[in-house]
Amino acid sequence: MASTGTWKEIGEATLTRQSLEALLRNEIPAIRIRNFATAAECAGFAKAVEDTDYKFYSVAKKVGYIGLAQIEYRWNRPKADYFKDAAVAYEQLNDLQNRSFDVINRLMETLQAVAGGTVKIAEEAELGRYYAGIARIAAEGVDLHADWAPLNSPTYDIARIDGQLGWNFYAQELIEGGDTTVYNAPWTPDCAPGEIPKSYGLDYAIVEGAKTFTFNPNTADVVIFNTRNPHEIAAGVAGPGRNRISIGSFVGRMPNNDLVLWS
Ligand SMILES: O=C(O)CCC(=O)C(=O)O
Ligand SMILES: [Fe+2]
Repeated sequence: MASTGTWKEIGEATLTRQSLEALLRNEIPAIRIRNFATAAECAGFAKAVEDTDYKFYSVAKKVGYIGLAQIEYRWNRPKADYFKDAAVAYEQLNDLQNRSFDVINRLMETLQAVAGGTVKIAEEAELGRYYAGIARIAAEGVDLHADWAPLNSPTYDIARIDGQLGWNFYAQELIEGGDTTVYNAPWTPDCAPGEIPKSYGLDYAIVEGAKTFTFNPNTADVVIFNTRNPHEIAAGVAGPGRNRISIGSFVGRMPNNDLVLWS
């Protein structure tokens, strides 16, 4: 059965200390930061992505990406492999940002201006820094999924968070479509202790009757939402210089109030 939901109001908020905390408590659907980047920065970032030799996720809908997702290591892969690969993935991200602008740092500074705790890249004791910042080219959409580290990554330090957000900066938009829909039915799958459930291609039964919020990924904006809510991206119409090009990461709140980033 779908949950009755937790949103107290529907709509996009601007970024303030209050809205950030409300989003972490899942009381509002989204925060939009308009004009996070200039038109020239957006064009520069989109070009830098297109000029990179990017990979595709092995799912039915084609999603091109640059970067590394921790979730890819959740089943039967040693933690040390992830942190080793994270260091390599940063080389490509640094190269990409050097050819355009440092989106991750700007986002961290923007959040820090309103955050209660310290905003930083997540770290694992003795193993190192998590990777944060996956760029995506996603004209065909992304299926219903939820991102919630306590269930996706139970043996990692990020499992200790009490709220998970996802932010995305949209550097280029489609001619039409590509909206993101968030369902206010915080993901609470049935699973045995220690079992890591599948989190992608979720059954629509879990969001039945839930409040929904759909937003447009407008060029130059950052939109932040609570990723424990199942969400999906609609397919759209691409054209020359018109694709759905974004970069983003998760932000989790740790017990000491720090906000940590990873992808
Ligand atoms: O690109 C988007 O609008 C959302 C991407 C997503 O699934 C996420 O940030 O968790
Ligand atoms: Fe997601």
